[in-house]
Amino acid sequence: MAKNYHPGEIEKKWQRKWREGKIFEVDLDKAKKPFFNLMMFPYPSGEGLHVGNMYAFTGSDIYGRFQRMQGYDVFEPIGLDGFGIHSENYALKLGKHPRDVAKKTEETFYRQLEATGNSYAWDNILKTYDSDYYRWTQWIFIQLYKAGLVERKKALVNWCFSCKTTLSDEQVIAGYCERCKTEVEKKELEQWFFKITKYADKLLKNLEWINWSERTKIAQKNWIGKSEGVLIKFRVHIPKESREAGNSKLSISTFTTRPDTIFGATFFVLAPESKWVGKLTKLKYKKQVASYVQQARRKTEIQRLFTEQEKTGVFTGSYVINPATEKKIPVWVADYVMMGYGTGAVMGVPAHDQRDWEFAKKHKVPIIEVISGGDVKKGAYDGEGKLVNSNQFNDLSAKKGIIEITTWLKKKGLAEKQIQFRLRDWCISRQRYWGPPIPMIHCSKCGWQPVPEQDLPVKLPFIKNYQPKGTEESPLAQAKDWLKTKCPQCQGSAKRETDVSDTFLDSAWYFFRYPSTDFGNKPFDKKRTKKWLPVEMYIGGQEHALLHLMYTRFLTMVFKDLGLIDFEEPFKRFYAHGLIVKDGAKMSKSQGNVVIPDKYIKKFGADALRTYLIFFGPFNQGGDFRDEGIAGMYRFFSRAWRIAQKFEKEGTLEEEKIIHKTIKKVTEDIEKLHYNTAIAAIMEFVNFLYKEKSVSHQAIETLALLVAPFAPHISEEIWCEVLKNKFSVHQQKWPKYDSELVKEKKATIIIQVNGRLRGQIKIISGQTSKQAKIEGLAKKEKNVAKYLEKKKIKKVIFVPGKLINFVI
Ligand code: ANZ
Ligand code: ZN
Repeated sequence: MAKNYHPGEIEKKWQRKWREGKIFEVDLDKAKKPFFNLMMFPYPSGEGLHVGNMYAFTGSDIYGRFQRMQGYDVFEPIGLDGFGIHSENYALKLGKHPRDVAKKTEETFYRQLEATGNSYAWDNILKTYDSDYYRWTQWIFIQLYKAGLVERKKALVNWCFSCKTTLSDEQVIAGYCERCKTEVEKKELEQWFFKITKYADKLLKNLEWINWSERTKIAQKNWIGKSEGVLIKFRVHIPKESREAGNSKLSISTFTTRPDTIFGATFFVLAPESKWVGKLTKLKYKKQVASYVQQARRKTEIQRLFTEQEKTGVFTGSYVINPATEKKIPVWVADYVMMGYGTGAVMGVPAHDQRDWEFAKKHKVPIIEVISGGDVKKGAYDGEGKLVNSNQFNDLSAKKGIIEITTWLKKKGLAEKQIQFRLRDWCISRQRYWGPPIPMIHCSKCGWQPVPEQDLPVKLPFIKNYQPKGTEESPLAQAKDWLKTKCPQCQGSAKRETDVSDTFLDSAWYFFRYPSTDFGNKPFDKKRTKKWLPVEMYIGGQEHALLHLMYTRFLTMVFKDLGLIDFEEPFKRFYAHGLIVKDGAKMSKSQGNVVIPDKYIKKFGADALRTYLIFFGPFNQGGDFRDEGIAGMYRFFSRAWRIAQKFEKEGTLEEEKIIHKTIKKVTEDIEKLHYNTAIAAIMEFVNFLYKEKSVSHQAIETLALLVAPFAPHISEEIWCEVLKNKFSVHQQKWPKYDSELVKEKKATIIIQVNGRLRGQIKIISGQTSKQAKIEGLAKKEKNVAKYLEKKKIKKVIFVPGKLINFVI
């Protein structure tokens, strides 16, 4: 019986049995205790998964398996986010068509996943480039369009020259393309936008109650960037000689959070892109201004926002009137003012805003202190203080000043309160090939029309030369037959939209589809959705905690408003896992430090690899990958395997105590996703059993159950083949611990032989009246054993909680 541990043999066998037995499929309609355990949508490349990906999947799977053993009907679906720039760029690199690459990717992906031994609901797999899926992505676009949440507008958008497409704000990381790391430029283009800004307030408010980590919530909050301030009008100064009737009322609004400082506004700044630049620049200054604007265009937003940057700028030759002081102040153009925020115009208060201060110093603009407490010669002062140089408002606190000055200006019709968000509308169109065509039709008579729902999907036509052109035209424009269509309104000839939608849209709703993959006539079934959503536990990378989560939240809110669902937050819990590091760097293809799991699985088994990865540290921290570590984990399982073979019926009380202690520790740690310490407790348990001469059936059974979420194969083998229990260990109830047994409190029991004190043992309270157990333990006491050796015990006198006396 004492076979050696051969993971290669047992893992394949059980994977097959699990699949055939469909033990990880739940009854989506009848499940009593639904638990949607979701792993963030993977977008694997053809090179396959690396151990960093596997780490994330395993961590999510452990949680799902644990909840299943807690008695929940756990639904753990998996799928493939295969559309998008990422996959297309990979196909370009290989010189192959994305369609062919996708096939290969899919194969590798599912083969690797199966080998990992995760408990997926294989009946519900999906892929985003399947027209059965993207048909509904298009349908969602149309629902939003009909609800007035889609807009086609000309806007300054992020343009990546390398990817030859627009990017959403979220895909620009510190000024660089998230995918290819090229510096992103701004381009004015006509694009499709989702009006996510309409939901800015709700996206922010709900953060108050959703059960996510503070870190994620703060990231979301900053991204939404709510700012309460005032819009103040500054009248344009028109020199007497050129005053005509009508033009004396021209005024520019500016957004400020500090109206209390208005008496210190000594200049006015326009963003280079502001339409006011052209209007206000005097002939004499045109050349300088034009060249400055040109330069600014070449800078990225991040360069412009960089605080250390020199505060450059040019004078326009014009002035505006400060509505508080009634004095004229110069209008400048400077690139530290952004067009995308507020009104793209700022009142410069050098005494109290650092950027304005630096600007004023450099360009010799007066600096007037209006809040006391700082030293404006040294720099801007943004602390608390009293108003000075502010006429009737002097001596007010800054806080009071904000209120009073706003009211004063409001009365004059020069101010209104304004709430400003940093969040921009979501640019949804991409001038690329590999994505769902945006389901819109352009008719020269009727304008833009949505594709009628019954005509969905608008299938992505096959185009051999799918490479992006680098012009503003998408590759789909080449598909001449596909392009031509009828206008749904007037039936005249019309043209299809040639842009495809952003991958982030594909992945913003996939979890709605999972429980409803068997419905061909709707994106998701109302009843099913009600049963399974919101998702109970969502595990994914912190890098998606911003963009992806924001989009999913937005769509969920829209679905609710459209009456499709009755909740507005998609994920009850979101947990960000850590990252696997190799040689000091995050494991990623671009770093070239990728470790492929396959050979380790072959050599040491998936169980050892899974457990090794998860043993690094708390699941939200990740760890450093090393070969030796897996070998060590393999040895641990070999030892566990050998111990499992030597079980007998009875166990000692000490063993029982350790069993219950281990159950308690492992249970509590898994709940907190502290997998590493749970494994450490199991290891301690195994080491204890290893030292014992014999171990009990219960000990091995417990071991199999506790190990099951981490190492599903060996636990199944022990459960079924060694212990001869019924298939499957993964359908068992999680063991419960006896809270009395784990208590440390001890009572002393005196041991006598023929009435004489021969020893004593400590028993945890609650067990002190269990005669059989105490008798067994007492006999094993060294000194007692000596007296009992080779003697026949005639009688045992037991006084619960007090003593045991052997009469020989
Ligand atoms: C005058 C002032 C005085 C300001 C002062 C600040 C301090 P948040 O909090 O991020 O909303 N601002 C407004 N629009 C801008 C733009 N398009 N580009 C660059 N800066 C802009 O910041 C609001 C403040 O940022 C506004 O308040 C304005 O400067 C500046 F002691 O107005 B403040
Ligand atoms: Zn028409």
